Amino acid sequence: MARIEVLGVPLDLGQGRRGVDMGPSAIRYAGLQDRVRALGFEVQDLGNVPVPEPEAKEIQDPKLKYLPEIERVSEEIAARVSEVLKRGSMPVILGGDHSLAIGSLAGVALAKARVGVIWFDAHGDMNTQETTPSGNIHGMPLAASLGIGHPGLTRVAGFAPKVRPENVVLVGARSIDEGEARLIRESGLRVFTMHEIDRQGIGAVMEEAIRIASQGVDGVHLSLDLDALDPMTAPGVGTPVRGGITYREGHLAMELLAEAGVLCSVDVVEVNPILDVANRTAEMAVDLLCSALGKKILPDS
Ligand code: B3U
Ligand code: MN
Ligand code: MN
Repeated sequence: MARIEVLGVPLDLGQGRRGVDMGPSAIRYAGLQDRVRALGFEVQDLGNVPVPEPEAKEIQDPKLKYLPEIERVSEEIAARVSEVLKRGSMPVILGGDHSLAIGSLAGVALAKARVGVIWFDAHGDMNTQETTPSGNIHGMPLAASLGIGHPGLTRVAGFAPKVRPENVVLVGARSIDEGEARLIRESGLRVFTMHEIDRQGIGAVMEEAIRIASQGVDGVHLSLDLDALDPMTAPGVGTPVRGGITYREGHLAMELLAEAGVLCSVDVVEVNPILDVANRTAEMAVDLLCSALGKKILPDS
């Protein structure tokens, strides 16, 4: 796919700290457009989806904070993302908190019959209104995409589920809530925690992850939560967790994905420039995206 369309989602209603709403801006400022163009892609920036400010809204349900607002934004993202894919371009969605993936995956599932997912995250994102310790919807998007949780989240775009567990892989997990652990086991999705990455190496883990995600599908969606990376490399995230993926592991993972040639769409989420050190995390996000899009240390020609 030679054309990339960028969609910003300045959403921070899915979690408790302001700042991730500035993520799209920080990632653009880190040189996204020029860097991706330099790889030979045509790039069009579609601007941002409109998102309400938390100060202008009230929390109605403490177990599903800002649910009506997030539902509305998700519907809009789904429509925009499916249009991009139907035009034959690859959507790259810039967040914003990870709740935006409910909408982006819905959009991918609207455009493609069967989708695989590689979900990079320190967390499980497998909570529901029953298991959540925080009420933050950014802890729920993977469950929602699998059809688990509140219908307002699972039925975005009018159908559920968006993906089958046999094509879903979670990579980099090291902070999983009790209820999530149970849902992960019950749903049957494959999880490569930091334990597996340390034991097998990121290369072997990614080969298996790519095999699972791409089996029988029309494309693989990469949902990249920057908190999957170690806070030393990506400090600008809302909920940093020690012991994460290193700079080198991150790049190798993305390079292997590019080599597999299966990617159809990408989310880059949870970049919080307010908590960052000199925009390092947004720069890392752009670096990783370039590797996922085929950037090599030593190009072929
Ligand atoms: N699992 C916790 C924390 C969390 C999830 N995603 C992030 N943090 N970034 C929750 O609130 O659901
Ligand atoms: Mn996440
Ligand atoms: Mn996370």
